[in-house]
Amino acid sequence: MSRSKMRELQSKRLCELVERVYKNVPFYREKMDAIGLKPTDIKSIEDIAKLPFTSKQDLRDNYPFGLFAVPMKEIVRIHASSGTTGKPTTVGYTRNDLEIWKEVVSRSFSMCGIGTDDVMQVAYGYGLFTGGLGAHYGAEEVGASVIPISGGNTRRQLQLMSDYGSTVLACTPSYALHLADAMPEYGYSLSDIKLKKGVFGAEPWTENMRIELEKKWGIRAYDIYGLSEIMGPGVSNDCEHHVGLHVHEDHFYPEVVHPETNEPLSEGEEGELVFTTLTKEGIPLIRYNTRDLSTLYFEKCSCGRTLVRMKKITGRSDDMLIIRGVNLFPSQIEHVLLDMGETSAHYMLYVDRHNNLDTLELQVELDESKLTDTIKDLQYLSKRIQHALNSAIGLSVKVTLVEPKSIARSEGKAVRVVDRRK
Ligand code: DLL
Repeated sequence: MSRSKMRELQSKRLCELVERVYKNVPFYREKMDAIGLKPTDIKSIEDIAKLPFTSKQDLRDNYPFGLFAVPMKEIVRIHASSGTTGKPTTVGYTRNDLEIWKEVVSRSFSMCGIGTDDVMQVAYGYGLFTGGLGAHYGAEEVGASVIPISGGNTRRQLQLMSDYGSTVLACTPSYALHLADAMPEYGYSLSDIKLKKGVFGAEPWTENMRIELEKKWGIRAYDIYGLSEIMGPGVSNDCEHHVGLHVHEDHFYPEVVHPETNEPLSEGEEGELVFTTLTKEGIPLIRYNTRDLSTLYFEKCSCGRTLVRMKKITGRSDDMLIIRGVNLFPSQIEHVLLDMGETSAHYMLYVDRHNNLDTLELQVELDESKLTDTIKDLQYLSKRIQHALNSAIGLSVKVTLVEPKSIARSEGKAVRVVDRRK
């Protein structure tokens, strides 16, 4: 679709959306009334900047169903994501929402070239989390044979992958890494499996991690992005060129705003991703700030798609650590470790405060194939990691090498930071 046609479609959908929420959701009506904004003031997608933002706090304040725009009898599914604090962020879908969700996930999987010849092992969690069921219906829609195994139970994952000949694995990148590393322990090797592709997401992962997973599994790995507030997986996905994720912008209108001022930023500038759900009925969200950091690019992709692209997400603004005044994202550590390639990619960061000074300790597992007995070698390796981190992020980090498999594995989203300063 040409840019002008897309703007036309987005404009039409935005006007309808604003009408609808003004009429049906007191929260939006009050917010718009407070700034003297009428639905008729929104005439095109350019007018979106006039609308107020929505935040996770607004969802919390209206827990559980206060932002729903339709009566409960039209809601046919409920999902939720558990945050670190308090009540789960709860969302509801109408029948039509589920149709659109299926459509966008199937588009995402098509970008990865997944189709009727594939056997897809969905190892995202099934349940309130959107990963399992979201991937499931999209995979059926493209005609893949779906194995709804859900997350966890590593032995069984590998057994079925081998027995059923799975060609696609869908799970978090951290779980994909764990599954790959666990193969020898359960008596499997790459020759037992037929995996060709991975569709990984639900947590930040670096480009280096993508390369690592492709090497370990001998597959092509793709990035799927989404959040329950907006829909679930399938808000965007990368194609075989891996030059950002194509946003399904006919349904989810993206903006990037300055993290402090909320000012909309231009193409190519990094900031917080904000989405407006142009077609959602159950719980439409206007200018929802995801806190995920990204950049938008409008140039047509070599794959031929004209959909706007968002840069691979390497962190959320609320994941950013400030250590002695230096801003640090865990993904920067991951990048350095994988660049060096001398340890495993399993790591943990511990932040402490001693005598009013922030300290950072990195625990990283030794690579099984590179185990060494000499203390001198280990000291030399940790010194080199320390040095590489120092030159990459400008912080001195205490590096502790730990034994393979000693860091807790996650079956869903990985937890890699323990901040003990609070
Ligand atoms: O994680 C939905 C999902 C499931 C996406 C399966 C992809 C695959 P939530 O639990 O609501 O929903 O968490 C959403 O996870 O705001 C990002 O911070 C992060 N996230 C999701 N996908 C990616 C990704 C699902 N591909 C939050 N890269 C989002 C980086 C991601 N971060």
